[in-house]
Amino acid sequence: METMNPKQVKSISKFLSLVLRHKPETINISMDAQGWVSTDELIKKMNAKGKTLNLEMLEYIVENNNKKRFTFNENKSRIKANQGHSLTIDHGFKAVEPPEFLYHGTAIRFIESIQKTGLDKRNRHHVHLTSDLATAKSVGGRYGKPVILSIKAKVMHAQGFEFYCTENQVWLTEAIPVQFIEFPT
Ligand code: HQG
Repeated sequence: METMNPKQVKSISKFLSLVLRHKPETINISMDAQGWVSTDELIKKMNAKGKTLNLEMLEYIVENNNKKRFTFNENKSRIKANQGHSLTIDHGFKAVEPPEFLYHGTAIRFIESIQKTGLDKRNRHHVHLTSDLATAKSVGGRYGKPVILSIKAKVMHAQGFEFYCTENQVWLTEAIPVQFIEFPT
């Protein structure tokens, strides 16, 4: 296969995110409780919707997607999204101890509200955090002028809050009360 161009990868990745995180019914595909769908069925049904896709292309997307959004099972007979679902999915995430600080990138215009109520999960299943400042900055920049909040993750954990780390190194937790958030001055 020729390498796919970045535009094509982005467009198919976006559609795959829609199908695998939010609306499998878009292509009428069945999904199990853990969020897996059949790879063959996915390819067939994507093509039926006019989205040209074969196994090689799918392998390329899983491998090269900039945020490692998708995972195959061992023999590649099934595929799922790693996180970000709005569907209720049994992730089987294991709670782990976080580093002392984790970061959350947001936009300056949200700060006033966050200072009142803390961080909440909005339309997702968790608040998303990262250990990497550059990632936090680019995540925040999607919504406006970015600002990075430092989260006292270890202190939260010591007080009984659970943290999960996905295969692609996204840290997740239910909500972050304001006392655990350090706002930049
Ligand atoms: C903000 C992308 C006001 C929150 C990224 C964020 C990430 C509040 C926005 C992943 C608030 C929600 C997740 C409050 C939270 N008042 N605003 N009380 N609490 N917010 O996109 O964390 O491309 O749902 O700060 O890489 O930005 O999907 O969450 O700005 O990992 O693979 O509400 O999405 O990955 O925005 O991003 P989002 P997020 P994917």
